Amino acid sequence: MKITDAKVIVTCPGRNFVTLKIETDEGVTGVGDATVNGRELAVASYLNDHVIPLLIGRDPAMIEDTWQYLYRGAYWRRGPVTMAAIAAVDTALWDIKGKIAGLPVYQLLGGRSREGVTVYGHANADTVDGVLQEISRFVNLGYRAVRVQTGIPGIATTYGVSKDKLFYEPADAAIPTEAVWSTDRYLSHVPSVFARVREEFGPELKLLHDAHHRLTPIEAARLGKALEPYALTWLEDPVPAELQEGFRLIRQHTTTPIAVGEVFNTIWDCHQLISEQLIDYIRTTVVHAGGISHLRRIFDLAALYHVRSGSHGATDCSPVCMAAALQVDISIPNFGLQEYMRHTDATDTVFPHSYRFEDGYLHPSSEPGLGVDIDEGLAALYPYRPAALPVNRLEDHTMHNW
Ligand code: KDG
Ligand code: MG
Repeated sequence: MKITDAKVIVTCPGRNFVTLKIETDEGVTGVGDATVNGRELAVASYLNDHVIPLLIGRDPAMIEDTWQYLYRGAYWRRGPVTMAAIAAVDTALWDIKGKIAGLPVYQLLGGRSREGVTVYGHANADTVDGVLQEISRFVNLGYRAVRVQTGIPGIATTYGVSKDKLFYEPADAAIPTEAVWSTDRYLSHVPSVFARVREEFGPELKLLHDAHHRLTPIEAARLGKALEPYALTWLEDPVPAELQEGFRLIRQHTTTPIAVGEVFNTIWDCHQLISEQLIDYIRTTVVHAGGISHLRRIFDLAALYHVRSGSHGATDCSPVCMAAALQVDISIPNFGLQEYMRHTDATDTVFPHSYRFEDGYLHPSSEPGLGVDIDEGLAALYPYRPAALPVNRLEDHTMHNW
């Protein structure tokens, strides 16, 4: 069996997605997500110019060898663009392997380890009263875990508070919009939000919060300590993680569990965080961390150190990524939680899929392969629209992390 063709499909049914479709001489096709929010065309070019010519004629069954060929063979390793391209190839090849075997991919990964994949939704609002209402909405929909983000008094806009509520699309302009940030205002507000939430919803609901890389380690330690009475499931991305040992300081001061990893591309971005047990959840996902093969490698390392998975599942991870992530989530022994930010109806129709939400769980497709596809005719109706993520400045206009 041979790969005969591969094409990159860029479509914008509400937001931009990059999808790779691999074709074989036996007519079996596979899909992989290659979306990097705000940098979509860079991945499309990497795939078209540098990867697809190398795939033609290869045996689609050789998933590991193809991964190694694209990773080692490029010489310039790692980085979001390269790794998203490799991820798309890897995901599509697992899809093909599953279809040929007549099995959902999770069966090839060892079979089910649980009934369903526990997911968390995003309750967010400008005000605390507003967010309490939003949490009720998620609880009524059956969610067992909810991420809570609110506006910060004195700051005009902040990360995680969206107009559309069930969907969140921060990439809102061709030239990045500029937000203003104050860590002091944030730190003095957030603990009071979680005090109200616990008062209202009691101890059972799993609560999460995303600091979105905005703190220093000692600030994160202070926040983690202040949140301890409210027993969060995790505090996400407290600091940027280029400096993995920075997490040691957070760890020395607080028992609030720490999650990180949505912007990581390889196991090398997190090997110290994992092996020194500086985190509790690793949030890498299929599209940004080298596909199913590499994600599984990261999660296997994490399993040795009591670190559980918590895969990123924002709206910019396409339904192809979600379909693949669920195949991994259902099969690994150290699954923690899966993020589930819903897609718009337009996105769901461009990417027909058979995973489904029920009672707080997502259930992976049990069709052969990944159980997801792209409707190319519909995709063509939604041309690419330039959209960049915002940038962030402190109140004195110093550039900060968004
Ligand atoms: O593209 C950026 C988003 O995926 C990111 O801001 C979402 O932090 C995020 C999350 O936890 O979903
Ligand atoms: Mg996040």
